[in-house]
Amino acid sequence: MSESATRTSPPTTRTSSPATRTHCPYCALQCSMTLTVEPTTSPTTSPTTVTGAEFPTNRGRLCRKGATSAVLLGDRPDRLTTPLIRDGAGRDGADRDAAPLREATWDEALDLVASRITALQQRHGRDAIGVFGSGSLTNEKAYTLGKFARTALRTSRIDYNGRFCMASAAKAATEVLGLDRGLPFPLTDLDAACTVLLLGSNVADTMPPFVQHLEKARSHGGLIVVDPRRSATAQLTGDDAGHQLAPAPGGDLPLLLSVAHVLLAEGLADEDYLSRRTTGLSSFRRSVADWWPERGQTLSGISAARIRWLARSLAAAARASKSGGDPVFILTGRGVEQHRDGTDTAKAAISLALLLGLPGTRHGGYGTLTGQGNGQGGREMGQKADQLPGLRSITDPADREVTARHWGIPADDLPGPGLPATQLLHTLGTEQGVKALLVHGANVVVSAPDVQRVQEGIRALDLLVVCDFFRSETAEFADVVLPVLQWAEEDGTLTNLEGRLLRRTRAVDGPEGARSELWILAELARRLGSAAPLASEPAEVFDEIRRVTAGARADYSGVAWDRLDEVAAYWPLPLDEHAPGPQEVTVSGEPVVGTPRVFTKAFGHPDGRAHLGPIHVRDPQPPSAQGLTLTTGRLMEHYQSGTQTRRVPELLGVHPVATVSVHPATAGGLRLIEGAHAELRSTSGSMQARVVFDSGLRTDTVFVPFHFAGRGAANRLTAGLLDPQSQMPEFKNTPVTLHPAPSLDGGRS
Ligand SMILES: Nc1nc2c(c(=O)[nH]1)N[C@H]1C(S)=C(S)[C@@H](COP(=O)(O)OP(=O)(O)OC[C@H]3O[C@@H](n4cnc5c(=O)[nH]c(N)nc54)[C@H](O)[C@@H]3O)O[C@H]1N2
Ligand SMILES: Nc1nc2c(c(=O)[nH]1)N[C@H]1C(S)=C(S)[C@@H](COP(=O)(O)OP(=O)(O)OC[C@H]3O[C@@H](n4cnc5c(=O)[nH]c(N)nc54)[C@H](O)[C@@H]3O)O[C@H]1N2
Ligand code: SF4
Ligand SMILES: [Mo]
Repeated sequence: MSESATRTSPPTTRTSSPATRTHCPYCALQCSMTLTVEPTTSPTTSPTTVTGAEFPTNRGRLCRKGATSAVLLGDRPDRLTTPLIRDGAGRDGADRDAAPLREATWDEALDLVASRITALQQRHGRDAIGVFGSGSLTNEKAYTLGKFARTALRTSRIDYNGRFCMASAAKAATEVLGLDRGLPFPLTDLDAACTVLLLGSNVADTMPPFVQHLEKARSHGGLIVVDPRRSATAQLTGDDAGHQLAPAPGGDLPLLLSVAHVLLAEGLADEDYLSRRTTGLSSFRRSVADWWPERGQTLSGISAARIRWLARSLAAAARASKSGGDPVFILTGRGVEQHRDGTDTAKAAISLALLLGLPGTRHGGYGTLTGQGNGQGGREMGQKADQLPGLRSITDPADREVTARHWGIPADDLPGPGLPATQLLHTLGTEQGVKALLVHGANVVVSAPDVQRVQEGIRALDLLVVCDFFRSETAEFADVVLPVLQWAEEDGTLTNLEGRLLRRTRAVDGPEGARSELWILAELARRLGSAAPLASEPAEVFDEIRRVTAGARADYSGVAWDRLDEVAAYWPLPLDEHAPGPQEVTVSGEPVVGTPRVFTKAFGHPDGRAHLGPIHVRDPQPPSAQGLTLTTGRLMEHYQSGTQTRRVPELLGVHPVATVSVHPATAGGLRLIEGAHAELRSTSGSMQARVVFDSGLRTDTVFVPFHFAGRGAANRLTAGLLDPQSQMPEFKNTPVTLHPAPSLDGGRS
């Protein structure tokens, strides 16, 4: 559960100002916090205290990760503070393991990177260079990275870790609703809800302060959690607070199609809403016609009776809402999205919300819970293979024209679409793949699917450049490591899970020697002789983002940098609507500008309607046919690939090594003992983990967190199967076998 924490870090940072309001370095809830640099007699070091601050998403609370985040600031011994170079870098086939990384000056490192890029492009063409970005980057960095790739490198090969995270939900929302804004309404709208259907989301661990917004639904017995595991969130349904449905991994699509079937077959859909606000109902209706609940039961593992119950309960709640009752929301998380059919599953969830007549009304809606700190802004700033800033399309001639004009280059000079993240990583060093990769804000040798293949590809590269503030497992493979400033050491804007822009304010000095990523990109662009110079001050870049995105779908033009602390600014933010703003005030008393609720008048398609369409299960497989299924996910104490949180003793202490959760009945049959070690094997590889018994898990499913490296990396098992619509990898449905293992090397590193 969340805590209203006040923590003090060891004395590692120097003071910039005594108390600064800023936002957390980690997830998309972007909790507000106050950082206070304690008075000290030391001229160079000073401890920093973190206190939760009042903000609509977190209401003063922080989770344990946020509360301990300042521990990682400043000049720690494990902090990267000088560029590192591996001698021999750039020689074809150079053996990375032979030479250690050595310290270098900034000039030496940047000159080396620029000259190697130039040589590789001369030899292999512009697309020989790849760029891998991140939803952790601020809007300014994400925008600049995309501009750098397209104008300085002139490569098409850029994509980012949001492809592992938000691509399916983004694709589904774009196709059905006409716009990808994760929550198309403020999070506080959930406060009034009597019913919330959470599909594959474990907010109690992944965004603990979020659970405050579920309190009313729980008090009405209306929290419904769909998860194969009795997760911390599923446990919140106990004591008559709601219900859990535990489908087999991959069973969500049949489940949702069957629920839709019942709504339509029993006349429970809101026909009036559907005729006013949607198109395509008849084709959707035909595609669910044969998804009677008994068929859904076979493929989802949820009984037909339970499927009918879910459909009828949702319909009753939606009907009650329209007669003056409380709203009903359907939310999706990675549990249903990180599958080979994740886009269709997200589409099915949206379609369900439309059948109930919810989106764009006061009666509720649909949203996806964006994960990374800037997972929302990161996916609209132009670091995705097929996108330009503002959610513009790299294949649309008008979008290319307007972007190129702002960048002062001919539109024909802009490259076309590149390769989505998994293909980019799984073709490294091959004939079709890039020869050099620049990584900004991801730890791909831990977090990408089938990491053995990624490591092989990285070894085959001519050049790997990693920007990070710690020596991540990926940095260990690099030829050049560039130390960057992090989070509270620099200014920047982010867009949280509600599409709300906010400013992370610099609170402390970074270590001597680390540089801002904006400066690094500007310096490299200059060395590469780029036709489009890059700005290196965050406020200057933000102004450019406002100009470039004006008139785009994700329009940021209507709010100025220095107003972001005074107003609640939700995109789209067109300039002309900026001045007076809607006469609205948020719960925390801030005036609202922009568009807090995007679909109130119309959906994002030109005809203003939501587009329903047929949804089919491509590869129907009953759960039992697969044997044991691995699903992966998160623990409260660790963040992502663990580069940051595995360095925080308080967090590592709680969960030091990789674990595999197994139902005791399953464990018994496999001779697995709690606390002992197990080896998991799949067609991609094997890993080791400590066995944890979990009687809340399905007996055909095991769960492994992906926060650990080495032999404890869950992605040694995942295969890199892609959703054909979004190119998102399947992280949550891998057939595995489990075996007792003699010893544990659970990836503590
Ligand atoms: N502590 C912590 N918080 C985080 C992060 C972190 O690394 N650590 N990362 C942030 C990021 S980037 C993201 S994307 C979010 C993710 O936030 P969530 O989506 O909440 O996280 P996950 O743990 O990946 O998955 C959620 C749930 O899906 C369930 N699940 C697994 N397979 C299936 C399935 O087939 N069907 C269904 N219905 N459920 C399934 C899992 O058991 C799990 O409880 O969290 C953000 N917050
Ligand atoms: N098996 C499995 N795998 C998964 C998932 C899963 O559920 N299961 N989830 C997927 C999801 S949703 C996500 S989002 C990815 C996340 O996984 P990654 O893409 O690896 O993300 P992080 O672990 O957050 O890596 C961030 C790295 O960037 C650094 N960093 C942070 N901020 C900055 C910055 O501003 N600049 C630079 N240069 N570096 C920075 C950190 O120190 C860290 O080393 O993992 C995916 N992988
Ligand atoms: S919930 Fe997310 S934003 Fe809030 S403190 Fe925790 S990690 Fe930070
Ligand atoms: Mo994510």
